[in-house]
Amino acid sequence: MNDRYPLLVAAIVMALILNADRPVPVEAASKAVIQEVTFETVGMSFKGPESVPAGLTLIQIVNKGTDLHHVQLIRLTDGKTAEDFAATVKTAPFNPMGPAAAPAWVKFAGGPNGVIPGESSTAIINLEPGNYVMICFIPDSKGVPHITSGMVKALKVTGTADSKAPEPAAAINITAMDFNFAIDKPIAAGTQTIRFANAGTQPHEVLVVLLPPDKTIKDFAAAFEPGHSGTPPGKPIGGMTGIDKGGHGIFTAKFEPGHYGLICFFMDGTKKAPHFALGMTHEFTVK
Ligand SMILES: [Cu+2]
Repeated sequence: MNDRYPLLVAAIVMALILNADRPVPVEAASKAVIQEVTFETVGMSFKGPESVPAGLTLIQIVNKGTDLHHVQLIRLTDGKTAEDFAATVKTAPFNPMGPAAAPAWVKFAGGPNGVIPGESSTAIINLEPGNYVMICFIPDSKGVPHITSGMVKALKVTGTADSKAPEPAAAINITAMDFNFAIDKPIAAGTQTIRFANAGTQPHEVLVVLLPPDKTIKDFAAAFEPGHSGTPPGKPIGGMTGIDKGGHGIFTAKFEPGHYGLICFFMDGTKKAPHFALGMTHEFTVK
């Protein structure tokens, strides 16, 4: 267990108390349960369950590897399966951070964003039932995304989701647009529960990075360009991986005082430029 849970439980209790004033149907209130599921990264693979029930789910990634990793959940529509997905990426590799476009049946459903070896990050998503794959798109030191090295796992989400299930209250809102981030209030030191919503027209992610005093989030991004080597200047502390337009999710992150950056690495297929190069970065200070 880590120290995020007491706050999360408090947030859930608070959400129930706040909702108690409103005419919430009894069955909706009684379903305000967040299941938890943990995936460990071991080498270039995810270790964890093959299936989870639909609904509000706290997804944790525990990075036991030696490289930066995240969980990008992808929901497969049109009856596509993980096998179809594997066959497609074999013949036509796509990468939201690269120039090749994703097929229309690929839906970006979020997940806990990048975290360094030995640490963990979490995201709460209301999982719809269906076939999913979980993927790591982060590139290795040679610029090869981990998915190409086999970092993909099939996941079945069973049952039905309650789209009106009360979600934990978030103190801070981060909104993604084409192409910038908006934060509705200053972020204070400590563990924060943040709601991330995509108000743009493309899939967007938010990666939260603790920056060295003399570096910018663009210096961090530059370290992932092909041909660069060495450790990127900055410590990713989670966030939310790509979510399609109109979607949202909640993540928690532990902020110590310092200078931080937000960044989206997704690619604009028309402009052939990553979102961060089109303005999708944001820096702020935590006191
Ligand atoms: Cu973006």
